[in-house]
Amino acid sequence: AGDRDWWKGAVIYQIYPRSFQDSNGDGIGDLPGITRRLDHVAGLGADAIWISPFFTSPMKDYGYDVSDYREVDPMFGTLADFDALVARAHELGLRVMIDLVLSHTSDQHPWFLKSRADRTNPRADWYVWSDAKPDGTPPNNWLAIFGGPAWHWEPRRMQYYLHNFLTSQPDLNFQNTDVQEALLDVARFWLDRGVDGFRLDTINFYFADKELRDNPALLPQLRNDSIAPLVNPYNWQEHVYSKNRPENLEFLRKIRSVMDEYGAAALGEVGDAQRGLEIMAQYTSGDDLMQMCYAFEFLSKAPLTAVRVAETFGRLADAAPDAWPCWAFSNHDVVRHASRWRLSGDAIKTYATLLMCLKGSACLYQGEELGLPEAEIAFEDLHDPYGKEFWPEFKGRDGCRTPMVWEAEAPNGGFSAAKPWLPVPPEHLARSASVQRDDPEGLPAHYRRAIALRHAHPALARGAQDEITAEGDVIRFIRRHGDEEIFVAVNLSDRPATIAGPGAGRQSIGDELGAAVPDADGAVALGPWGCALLRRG
Ligand code: TEU
Ligand code: CA
Repeated sequence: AGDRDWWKGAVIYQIYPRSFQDSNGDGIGDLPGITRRLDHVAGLGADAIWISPFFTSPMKDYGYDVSDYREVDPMFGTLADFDALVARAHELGLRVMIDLVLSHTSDQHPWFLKSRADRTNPRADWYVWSDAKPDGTPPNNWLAIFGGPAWHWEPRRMQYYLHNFLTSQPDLNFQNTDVQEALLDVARFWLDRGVDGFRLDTINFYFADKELRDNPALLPQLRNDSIAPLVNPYNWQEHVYSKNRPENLEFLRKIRSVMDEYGAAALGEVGDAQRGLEIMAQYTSGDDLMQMCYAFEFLSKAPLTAVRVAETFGRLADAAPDAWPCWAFSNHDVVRHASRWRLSGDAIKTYATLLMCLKGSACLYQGEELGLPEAEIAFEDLHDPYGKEFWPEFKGRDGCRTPMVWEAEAPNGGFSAAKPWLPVPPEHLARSASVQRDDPEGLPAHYRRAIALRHAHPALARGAQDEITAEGDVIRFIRRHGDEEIFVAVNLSDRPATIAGPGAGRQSIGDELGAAVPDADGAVALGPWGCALLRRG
């Protein structure tokens, strides 16, 4: 595969800039801090970093509310700091992906300040405006994810505007092609600065139904496994009109052609608790849309069982055999998987092995390689507006956003000399990077070996995947690329299991990961959380 396909099977390390490394003693992580710590990421063997938003922002949603797409927020540094970061990353062989939040802006963005002023200004049609119903209520039943109706009254225009997230995150009007062009120019601006790709926030929210029809209710089908809290009425509707519009495809094609101009990669985030997997398959099928889409399936509350893995890939294959997902177990929006799935040491390692063997690209979230558990945040320390809205049923997203722990002995784990914006949980310190760095049995070493194995075998990184089956708690499948064929079996439980082997003539390639070898009859005995990786060719 050519260089242009670097993203296929890539391991992408997600950095939440506010919490990675503070360099100027204000208790908030920043770009120079990231640059300083890139060795850690390169040391794991990651192919790329994805940096969550660092653009100018009032920080109502911690950067996912952008007021200037072409500037670094002073809190995080300068454009020169960004250039230095890119240069250092490239020196270390790391590609750089940045997080473009195009679906909405901050209400402080000059476009919105203009747009809201009256109904005739040049930006009047840049956001989704609507008159009230005759009784003064919003135009339809759409809800905002972060609470309340998706419509906010603007007295200057005597109209409502659409916001799928906070009231301070108005949705742009993608029906307007000037808006589309302005956003494509933003992408070009960063590509010209040397970025290698984008994580594109909420790509399925770009378009809203032109007729603003009501969303249907969904109460009968509610699933408790959704990553979205059921206390939030947003999850009681099916969002067929407020998002997932067929018109999205038209804009995704335009993004893709910009990507192709530069040889860059797009990782689209599809946030949809019900149909996410199918939409993701649609958006990554063929080669004129997204190269890959960010999948929510493995961010579930319920532990990831063999049956769920098999079902997920079954659905994916049914939806589009050529779909290319990007999996993650943890990110800046959900409870860290060590806590969410209540995993002990061996189990975390086994899931890491599985992630590196499954078809798709993979994101690792900062701190997952250290096995960090979710932090408990007191209401008084809470920053996340989503958490504040639905407390105490939903504790918000700050528990996975606490600072990285670098050195156990240093103040605040080496993150900052000053009081960090979120507390460093004392129980994280024993898992600091420096403590685990030289431990060959440690979790970072395991991640390093699993990533190296994936890189050494094209079948694991970018091969086809067949015969995926759940056999009790064991998930088994075959990966193939060219002449190489690898049989993978992973025991997702603490009970030993024996499975029939894949036949003779295979060699174990998983010794460094503690993988089992078949006996003379070809049967494989897997210990608790054990795995087998057997190669032919
Ligand atoms: O998240 C999109 C999204 O779908 C979220 O609502 C997600 O379901 C929720 O946070 C899970 O708890 C993206 C970003 O990842 C998130 O941080 C932003 O707040 C959001 O977009 C708005 O830009
Ligand atoms: Ca700082």
